[in-house]
Amino acid sequence: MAEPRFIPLTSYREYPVAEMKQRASAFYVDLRRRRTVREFSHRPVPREVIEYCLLAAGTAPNGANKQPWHFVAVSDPELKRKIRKAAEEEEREFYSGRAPQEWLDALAPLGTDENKPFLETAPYLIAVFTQRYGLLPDGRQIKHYYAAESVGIATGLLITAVHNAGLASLTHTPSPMGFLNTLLGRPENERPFLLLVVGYPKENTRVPDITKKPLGEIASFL
Ligand code: IYR
Repeated sequence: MAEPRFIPLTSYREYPVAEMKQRASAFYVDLRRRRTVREFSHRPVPREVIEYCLLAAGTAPNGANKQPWHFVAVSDPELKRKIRKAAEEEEREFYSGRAPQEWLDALAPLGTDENKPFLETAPYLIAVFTQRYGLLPDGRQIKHYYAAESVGIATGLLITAVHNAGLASLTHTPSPMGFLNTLLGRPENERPFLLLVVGYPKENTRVPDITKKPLGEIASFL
């Protein structure tokens, strides 16, 4: 069993309370500008920006530091075309039968349908995979803990990093997503979590007129 190894915490920064309040409120004000968009521009995005956003996602707290994720950043047009084709096939079934009416009713305010042109328009599709277990070079399996929670947290950081960089994103979950393993050559221990579509929003794009719940509804202080 590995012995714990500790080093001094040198990266932590405390702020005076007034500055803490200012930072907390400024961060919220900036984050609430984020909107999921469904129409993207063709404009290219520097790969370096995507790399830093992925590094930011990789800082996420996670179970036993196993870091049970893998990100595939797809910019190749041919691969994007194949992803779109496969996703639209699943979505067609979803919208024309597989989805219960209640689900379709819940989606109605968002105006979504089976057509996913953004999967080809956007410069980057980031496929997020959950590693259900790890694989050592000799093929042995290592257990991953709280893999779903860990990947959810990492994806939240990724979305925040993309927003912070001045790009827009769309969390896309074609269901089922097994085709991503085949198209992207990912191994059997990895399960697609979601597809994050990343790029500049199309000029003059519009977003649904929806609101977030107020604090009193999403939180209680006891
Ligand atoms: N995967 C489908 C349906 C969909 C489901 C939810 I929940 C959304 O918030 C949005 C869409 C699609 O991408 O259209």
